[in-house]
Formats: sequence, C-alpha cells, structure tokens
Amino acid sequence: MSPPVDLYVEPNVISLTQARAFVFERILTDDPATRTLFLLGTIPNSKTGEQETAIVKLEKAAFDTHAEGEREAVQGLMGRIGKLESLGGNDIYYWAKAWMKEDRPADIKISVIQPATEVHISKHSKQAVHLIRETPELYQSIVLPYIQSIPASRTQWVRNILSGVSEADSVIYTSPSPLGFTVVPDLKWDKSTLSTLYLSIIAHDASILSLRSLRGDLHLPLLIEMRNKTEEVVRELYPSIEKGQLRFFVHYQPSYYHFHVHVVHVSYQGSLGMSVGQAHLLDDLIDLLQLNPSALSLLPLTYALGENHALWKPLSSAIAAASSL
Ligand code: G7M
Repeated sequence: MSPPVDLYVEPNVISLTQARAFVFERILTDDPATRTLFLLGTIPNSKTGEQETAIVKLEKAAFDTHAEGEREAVQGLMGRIGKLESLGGNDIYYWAKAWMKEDRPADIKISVIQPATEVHISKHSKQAVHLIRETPELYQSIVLPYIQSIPASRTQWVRNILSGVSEADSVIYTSPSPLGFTVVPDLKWDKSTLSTLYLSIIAHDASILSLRSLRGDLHLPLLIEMRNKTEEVVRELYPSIEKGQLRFFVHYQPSYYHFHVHVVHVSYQGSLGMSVGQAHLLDDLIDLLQLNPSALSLLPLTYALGENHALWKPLSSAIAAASSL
C-alpha cells in the first residue's frame, strides 16, 4: 500500500550536483589503513539550496570481481597503470606503489611474487579455514618435522636481508651479537605513512624457528632487547611516535620459520595477521617465559589454519584419530 500523499517524504539521496557542491572545511580523520577519510564541510540542501553542515566519509571501494563486466576490468587493471615507483625487492618478491592515472595520488600498492611456485599459489588462494589446537605432542610429531622439511630457498629473502644483499638501504637498525637482530620495514609498509608503520625484527640466530623454540633461560635477554631497543630506535627516527604507540607481536603459525617479531603502529588495525589466535603480543611471551622458562613448549596453542596449508591434512587427521579413540 502506498503512503498517504501528505505523509510522503522524498527519499534523502545525494545527487552528483550536491556532491560536487561540497565545500571542504577540514579533515576529521584520515585513516590510511582502512583507506577512509572523514571530511567536515557543507552541502547544499536539495530543496532550499542552503549550505548545511555535513560530515562526508570517503572510503575506497573493494575490487568487485563478481559484478558483470568487472572481470574484464580486472584483467585490464595492470595494463592501465600510468606510473610506478618501486619500494623494494628481495629474491622473488618485489613491491611498489602505483598510479592508475598520473594526475592523482598513488592509488594502489603492488606486491609481486615472480617466479611464483605452487606453494605460493595455494597459500594465496581463497580457502576454508579451521581452528586447530596444537598440543606439544602434535608440535613434536607433525609440526617440527614439517618445518625441518621446508627447503632453505623459502627463507632466502631473510638471509639476503641479514647478509646485506637485499634491502640494505632500508635497514633501520642492526643489533650486534650475541643478541643479534635486524630491524627492517615490512614489505607491507609504504615506508612513509607513520600511522600504518609496519616493521619486522629478524633474529640473527636461525635456530630459533618460531615462538615454539623460545626458552626463558636462552632467549629472554634477546626478546627484551628486541622490544626496548626497537622502540628506542623507532622513536629516535620518528619523534612523533610516542611511548606505547608501537604494537609488538609474533605469528604462530608464521609464514616462514626464522624467528621474527612484527612491529606496527598502534592505530593500524587493518591487518588480518593481527587476528586472535595467530598474533601473540611480545610482552605476553616475555611474561610467560618469565613465569616458566619452558612455557612456550608446554602450552597447547590454538590457531586458524587454511585447508591449503601443508599442516592442515596431517594435523586434522591426527586430531580426528585421537578424538575417535
Ligand atoms: O606471518 P609471518 O610472521 O611469517 O610474516 C611474514 C612477514 O614478512 C609478512 O608481514 C610479510 O609482509 C613480510 N615479508 C615477506 N617477504 C617475502 C618480505 C621481504 O622480502 N622483505 C620484507 N621486508 N618483508 C617481507
């Protein structure tokens, strides 16, 4: 039933004319991580034409690969790049920022893996994800042998950083032995936007495979130095970053097994790699090891695993077999 005529209110839609008539006053929030801008200004009322205070949120849209005609548009995307500025490269990985049209701010960040292997293709393919509870026994019987079977070529890019072959001009700090570690921008960072700052602290000791290898008696001084020295160096380099504005965390499972710590600006909320279960605060790991030097080899760990991950089949089968006993 249609509403009575005198109660009918024109739907409030914004027209192109009104949008173009927006008078900008100031930026309320600029969040590069979510690619969102909140602007304050005025827009003319559609009936009276009078300028009214308005808050406008501008959010970059996701690539729509399902809409009709969009597949063709995606196919042509790389061909439409007007300008490209390399940000770095290491082994088979390259990253850059690019402009779809030269006359506007860089609008995409590009990361390339070339030549990509089947492992890369399956890692980056959409897949179902499940939660796994990894006991210390499962770590010893399945996870550790898997890590030991990974070819050394998969961590070539890490050795390139540590030996100075790649990314040498990006390295922010190298700590001398015996507490050796190197701090370098993660390839996810554009190396300029502080609110999306993203660094990696890579341990020099390749025998620390992941957080499972950490022992209080051996590694507490290293972890504490990574935490404190990196904060000091980053704050010296970027004085606008305050104490308590850097988040230090460690992934389990990581994507490569050479111990490293992620460091991000606290306002950076955009990364899936910060999900509960995968990300462990460095401070919590230090506390756990102080309580019990073997805590990280004794605790069961729960995390999400994609079905394409090499550990999914052996771990899920072992868990299913144990629960049917
Ligand atoms: O999940 P995991 O803790 O293993 O994270 C690995 C991190 O290493 C990710 O945040 C990647 O963006 C980063 N990364 C990967 N590669 C191949 C490179 C690289 O070649 N250089 C730098 N600087 N970071 C990388």
